[in-house]
Amino acid sequence: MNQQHQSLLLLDSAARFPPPQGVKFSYGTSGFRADASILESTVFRVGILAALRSIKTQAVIGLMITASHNHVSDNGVKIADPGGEIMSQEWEPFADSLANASDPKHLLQLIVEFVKKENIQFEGGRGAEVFLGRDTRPSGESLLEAAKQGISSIVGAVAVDMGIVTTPQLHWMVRATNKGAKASEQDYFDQLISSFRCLVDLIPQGDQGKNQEKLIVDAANGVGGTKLEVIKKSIHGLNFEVRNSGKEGVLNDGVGADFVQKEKVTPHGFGPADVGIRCASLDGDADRLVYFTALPNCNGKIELVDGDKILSLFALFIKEQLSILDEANNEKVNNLYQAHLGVVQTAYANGASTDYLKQTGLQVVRTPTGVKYLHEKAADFDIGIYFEANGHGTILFSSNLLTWLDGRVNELGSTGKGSEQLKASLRLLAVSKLINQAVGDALSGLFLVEAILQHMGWSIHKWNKLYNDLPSRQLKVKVVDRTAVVTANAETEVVSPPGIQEAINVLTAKYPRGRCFIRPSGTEDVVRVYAEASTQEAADDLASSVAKLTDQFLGSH
Ligand code: 16G
Ligand code: MG
Repeated sequence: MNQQHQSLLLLDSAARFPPPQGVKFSYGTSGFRADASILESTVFRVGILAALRSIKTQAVIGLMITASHNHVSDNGVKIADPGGEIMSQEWEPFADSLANASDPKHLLQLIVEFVKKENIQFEGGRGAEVFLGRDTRPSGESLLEAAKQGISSIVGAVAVDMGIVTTPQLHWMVRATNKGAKASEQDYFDQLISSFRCLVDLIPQGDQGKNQEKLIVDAANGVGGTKLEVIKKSIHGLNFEVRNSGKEGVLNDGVGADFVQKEKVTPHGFGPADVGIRCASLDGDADRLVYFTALPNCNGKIELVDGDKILSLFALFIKEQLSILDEANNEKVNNLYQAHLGVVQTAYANGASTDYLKQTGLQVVRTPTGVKYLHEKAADFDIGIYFEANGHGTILFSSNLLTWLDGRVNELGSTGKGSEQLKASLRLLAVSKLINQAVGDALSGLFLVEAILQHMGWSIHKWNKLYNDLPSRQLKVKVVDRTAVVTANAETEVVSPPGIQEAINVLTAKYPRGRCFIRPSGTEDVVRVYAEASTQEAADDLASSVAKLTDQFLGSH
């Protein structure tokens, strides 16, 4: 390629996307996010980054335009790596410096230096290919155009517009394409519907058809609603209704998983007639899922069934299948495979959930907040289940285990023996196809929850009784510089400023079952406080005294 031609192309296109004055962008826990009106130059530059990443990895890369559960006037952009996972943290500093480059010349210089440092080879290999997706935000259209311009300012790079999709759908498409599998939206729906069907068909005789009460899904007036309507046309064995599908109300306004989980009240569009019914909520780009049920005579108060409980339900079901296979292992010594099952949580996981999981004999590990950390840890297991309390999570299967399961199915299927083991293997394989292997996915999570509830013959109430959540409280504190808070041990301990952790410990020790931590937010300019204790009053008290303490240590000017 002609280097001069490439440089001129970059300079020329960058001149059409000047960055806003006086704004500093940062590729946070989930990409760049800001008011949509100031994002064009950032999205354009992320387009360039995506094309470079595609050349570097010699694979298709995803670029998603969304601000998830944020206000409709916000937007954002993030990158999906070749396996469909969140972009490698190694490239985050480059993303930051690209977004903040003051003018086209500076931008070009950064690119030239980075290409050299990363040894990105423009010649010889395949050209860049980037899949683009966006949520339903009106600003998505012009931002998509900016992304396309960014991509096409790298010579030979191709952008493929996947249209309006959920974030997990785009990640899934990237992953499937790079694996050489079918990767259209219809393929995504087909895989979801057929693996759900498979799980329902494998429900033990007699239990089939139980728990067929209607499910109501609050789709946050976002992209998930439209997709669910499509699935509804072809799926059998599930009776559900979609509300807040986006035809009328405003995106994320008093609706959706984030609202329901934080406010613990029913979203708009739900009323007294829905009391006691099993309900689910997605967020605006459908990568978070929580369940709830409205309490009688409580003015919209709900019983929340959060990500921790979804994780517990999944863990229970998978453990059950693994123990069926283990029995077979005991009989057939030559076919041993000890599948290593582990669960991954953050410090926000309710203490009662962690206790429950440990009591059932599961290995529980903790990581800092943010999908990138949980995902990475979960990949260490044969089956790694990760969830944040806020409803973001999935189940990862190792390729070793999947190969072994395929082998079991072939062997057991041909001998016709061991039908329970055969069913358990088929169930696990179906779960691995149903649940998104790239990233947490509210749609696939929802169908897995529904299949398991049917399998167990459980109502949402029975499910919610797995354990009782400890009362908790979250607060945020505005401080001068939140980066002054440095944590360790998966954010459960503050190492700097010195002295604050000791003070938190003293306060926490006053409350039975007290637990408390502070951490700098990755998405907002605040320090977050989380407290839990045996009563709501105690949790509230602990949270507010630690908030006060944080304010004393870090100032609030
Ligand atoms: C982002 C993260 C989410 C995390 C949240 C914490 C991804 C895709 N999303 O939304 O996992 O729970 O940030 O926000 O990683 P905070 O740092 O402001 O508390
Ligand atoms: Mg989201």
